[in-house]
Amino acid sequence: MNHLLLRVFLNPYADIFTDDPKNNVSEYIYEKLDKNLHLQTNHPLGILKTVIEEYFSMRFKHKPFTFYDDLTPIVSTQANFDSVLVPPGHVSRSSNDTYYVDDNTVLRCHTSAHQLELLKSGARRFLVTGDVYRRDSIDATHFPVFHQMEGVCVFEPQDWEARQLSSLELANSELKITLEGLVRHLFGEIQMRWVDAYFPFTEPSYELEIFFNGEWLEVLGCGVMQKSILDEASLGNHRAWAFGLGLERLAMILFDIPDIRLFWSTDLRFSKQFKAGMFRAGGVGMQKFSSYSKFPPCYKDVSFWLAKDSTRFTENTLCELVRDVAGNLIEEVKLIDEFYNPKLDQTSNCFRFTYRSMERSLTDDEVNQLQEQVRSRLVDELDVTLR
Ligand code: FA5
Ligand code: MG
Repeated sequence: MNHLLLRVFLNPYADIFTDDPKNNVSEYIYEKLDKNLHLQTNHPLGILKTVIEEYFSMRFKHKPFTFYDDLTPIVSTQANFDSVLVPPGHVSRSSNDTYYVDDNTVLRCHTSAHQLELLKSGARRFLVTGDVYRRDSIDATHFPVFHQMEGVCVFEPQDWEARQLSSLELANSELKITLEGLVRHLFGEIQMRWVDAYFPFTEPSYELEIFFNGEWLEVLGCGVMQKSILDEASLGNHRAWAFGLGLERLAMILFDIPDIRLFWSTDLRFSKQFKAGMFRAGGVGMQKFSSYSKFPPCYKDVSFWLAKDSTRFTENTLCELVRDVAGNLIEEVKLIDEFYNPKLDQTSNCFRFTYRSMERSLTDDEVNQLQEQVRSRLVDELDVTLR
């Protein structure tokens, strides 16, 4: 049996390898399905998950939250989109943004996919942690597989009546207090800001940003749950808040981890720096990650004309292709030039690829080979003409 077949055979998710024309799950993504980094107790994501669960246990001692961390990432389009009111035709439903197994099945693109089923099953206060999958750009804070933690808290009429608030006021203020408390528990004093946002499943909606490494990093989205979702769960006279946070982003800030690819590293120089129980409230006196020497980057540019009559090329598809060829050796993909030539009626793009390993120096030969593969697959699969 060859290696691919053996790996497919051993992976409990083997049945997502279908020949359905809609299937766009690459082998690189497929191999991430059984990794469950958030369940590894000595992994930074596992450590952070535990710390957040402990915060919720403390804060909601008398009305405890239930924690879910092993719900399958393979969900119906109904759960991933319809159940949270994502309208038909919304961009997030496109194969450009989402990994499809077949027409009715996707790799969840957010843990919100579980909100409605859990509410229907009777859960009222819960956290869901899991791996989520998105076709996206490539840089230090974006990865096609990452981990989210979803929080939902349902209130009953007596909760807001007792406090002489409207249901909306109660949900809104409880949401912000809970999340600001979480951020202070994790980081102590840190610069954060609320930004108005839009999600189909909440109103009002916000994003929380934290100042890190000289820029504002978006770490979570949240809001007051749309009434129609509660109606659907037979909770019409209730109110709820919900949030979804990115565990990698928070872990990067907490431990000072410079690149999101490191979470997938099996290098001991990375993994031995993390131990369950290492967290210190507010980060005070906590050991941060000490980067082992950074290896040199290697830059490669490619310029091409987009085909006039083809829609195959998109930036996400290019990133997906590069990821498939170079795996974790690609650090960033960036559009550095774009122009339209009216005479030819054609558009040219120039992308810069940054190749760098987190573990070792790359040889020229190795990078040239990767780049050659990318160039030829670009032509074969995305209908472009190299310049
Ligand atoms: C959502 O996924 C919503 N489901 C969040 C939500 C839940 C809103 C409940 C309201 C109520 P968004 O796409 O913004 O929202 O992602 C949430 C977080 O995931 C982001 O703030 C960010 O921390 C993280 N994230 C998003 N894309 C990536 C990526 N490619 N790599 C790493 N982290 C990411
Ligand atoms: Mg967002």
